[in-house]
Amino acid sequence: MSNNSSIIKLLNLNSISDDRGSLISLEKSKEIPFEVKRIYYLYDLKDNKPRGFHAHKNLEQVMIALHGSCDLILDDGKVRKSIKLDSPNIAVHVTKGLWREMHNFTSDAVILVIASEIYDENDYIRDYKRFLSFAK
Ligand code: T46
Repeated sequence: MSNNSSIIKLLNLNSISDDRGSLISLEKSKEIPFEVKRIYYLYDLKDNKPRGFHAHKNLEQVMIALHGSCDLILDDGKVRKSIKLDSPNIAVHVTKGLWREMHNFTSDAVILVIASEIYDENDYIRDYKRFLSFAK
């Protein structure tokens, strides 16, 4: 598995740094390519407890490791790629219909997720075979 595929879409972030530290701003219609309806974050994570293992029919998201790291795997049913989220400078746009898995969390990881939809369990495809039929 490798990274830098077209299914891994990195957003351009502008880090504003000075001698006090750094600041990144995420604005609608600039860095975030959809209307934001929900924000959540994952924390208190375990390296032997991967998460995800589902796709969404309509949801798009932006994912950023604000602290610590994890490996994000994205899969479009044909190609499977991974990227390490290990910096607040790295923002991945997870587009519609991709299977996602998160592995190898560090214990200090805090993963911010900015979502295009409110929570709806009906939008989830949690079975990989069903996902492959959906992705065809
Ligand atoms: C995703 C990855 C990156 C809610 O009640 N509200 C919410 O907004 C979310 C996201 C989840 N939940 C409930 C549903 C489950 O009972 O929280 C529980 C854990 O959710 P889940 O097992 O889906 O968590 P992850 O980490 O596997 O997946 C989550 C998101 O669900 C998913 O959309 O892309 O993070």
